Amino acid sequence: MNLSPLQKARYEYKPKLPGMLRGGISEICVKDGAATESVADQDKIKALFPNTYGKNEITFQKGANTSAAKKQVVGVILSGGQAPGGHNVVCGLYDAIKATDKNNVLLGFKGGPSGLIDDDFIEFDDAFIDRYRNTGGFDIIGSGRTKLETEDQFKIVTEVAKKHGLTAIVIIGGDDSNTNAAVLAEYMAANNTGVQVIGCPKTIDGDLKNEDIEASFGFDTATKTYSELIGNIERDANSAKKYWHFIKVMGRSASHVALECALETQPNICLIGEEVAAKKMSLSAIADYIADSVEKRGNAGKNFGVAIIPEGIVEFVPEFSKLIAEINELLAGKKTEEFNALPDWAAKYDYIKKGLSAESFAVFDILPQFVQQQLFLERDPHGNVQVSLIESEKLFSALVADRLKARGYKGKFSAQHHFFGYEGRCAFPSNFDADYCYSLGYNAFMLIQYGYTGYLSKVSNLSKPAEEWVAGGMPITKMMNMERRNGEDKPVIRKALVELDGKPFKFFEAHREEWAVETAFTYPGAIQYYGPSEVCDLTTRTLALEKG
Ligand code: FBP
Repeated sequence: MNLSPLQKARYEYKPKLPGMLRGGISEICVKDGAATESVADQDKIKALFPNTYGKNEITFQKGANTSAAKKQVVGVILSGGQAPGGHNVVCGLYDAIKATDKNNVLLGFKGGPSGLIDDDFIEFDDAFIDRYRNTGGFDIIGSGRTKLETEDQFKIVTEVAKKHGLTAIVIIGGDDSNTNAAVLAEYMAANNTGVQVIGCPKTIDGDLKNEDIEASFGFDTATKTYSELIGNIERDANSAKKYWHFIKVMGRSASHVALECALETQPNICLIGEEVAAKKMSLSAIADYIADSVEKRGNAGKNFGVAIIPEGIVEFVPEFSKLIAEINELLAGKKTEEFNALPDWAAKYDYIKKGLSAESFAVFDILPQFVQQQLFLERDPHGNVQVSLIESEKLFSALVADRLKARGYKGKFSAQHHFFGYEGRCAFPSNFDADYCYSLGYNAFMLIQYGYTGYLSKVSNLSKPAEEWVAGGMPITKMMNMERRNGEDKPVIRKALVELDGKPFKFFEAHREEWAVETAFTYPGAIQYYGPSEVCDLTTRTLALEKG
């Protein structure tokens, strides 16, 4: 393997554990907390999870380790999109397992949840693990998006677990994967398999959080990476003074990533999907909002600017969601073939006009032609429009250009487009994510050792130095409610959207009018791994505002 100097240096970095996990496994004991309830639909969730519902929250503290001695064989999987720090969760887990007893075993199942079904695994040893310490990516064992949710799959997992003598499975994933972890834990308990299941909160989207889970891992590094790039673009815009940059940032649904980047870089515009939905903003209203900033700045001689667009924005625009639903209906089943057989775009346009309601067609008609065509080209395996593939950064710049023309604006408006997503998901984890992830993995093993199942590894008090972090666990069912999924009521972890009355949004709201007109850019620069703690260990503005 060719190693960069930074990679070599990062191998040597010693992640910081919460104070109560320092000093050796034999000095960690449990402090019981209160019994828990799910966030909503308590009776239904309780009935679905009779063996794992309502258990106590726990924290670890210093004291004699009272767990029963037992050989542990643990399986681990990485699930869903990559997030910086995933390797450190595995490293923390491995170190705690081996520090407890060097005969304990950690197996990594490859390619995500499907690795458990296909029994595709490796056994970790020191040499292997050491090559991944404090590095980005999920390449240690790979990841995947197969869902572990059916009884048949659980039976296979039980067989695989039996074959290897697994005592526990750790699932590192987002809200869906941890929902599945809770269901698997219940299955394992109901069938007396003796296999415990523990989850770890991952996703750069930042939407797996609540009053207990302060942050999902990866959000810190990914947003710092995007903010560095956005800051660089702001500086370029402010130097050349000739372009408006439209920058889409990842976040499949919630706008936490966009908001955090805006807090870090103070752009002229940042759209927040949750606000667009709450105010029922139309595409034209959003275009007008951006055009106002372009015009005001242009009139003051500033023909440049930066607008951040969250990836999930269009699904929050009510009229756009309705249009998507009608298109899905229009092309359902055999009708796709009929549509594709039409000779040219003019014939297709006619077909669309006849098939959509007048209201939805009016929305369709203001879209630039490349977006109109995108809506009919890209379909997911269920035949639905793939909204995440819509180039919304280009959509909004085109709508703004139309608006300005309609207003008779005589100034210059020239746009550049960017999409920042994959650039941040495998970055070297920041010190915060390196420490947080290592702690989550280490802590996950403490939960296993003390016999817990259906729990999420929880490390909190994260806006304070690592020494003051609090390690423990909480039943995953505490985060669940019932939601309609594919025509059925299902128990799921509630996704955390941006709260419009939360402090991060309020701060943004209080400043954005000024930022829209002035050039108030801030340039966060690259992630720093070495240097003063106030530069290197700092976490997100979102967390600081939420906890401050
Ligand atoms: P997870 O929720 O699985 O962590 O993934 C989130 C994400 O990074 C989104 O921001 C993005 O929309 C999506 O994954 C992209 O997925 P893919 O890697 O399958 O293209």
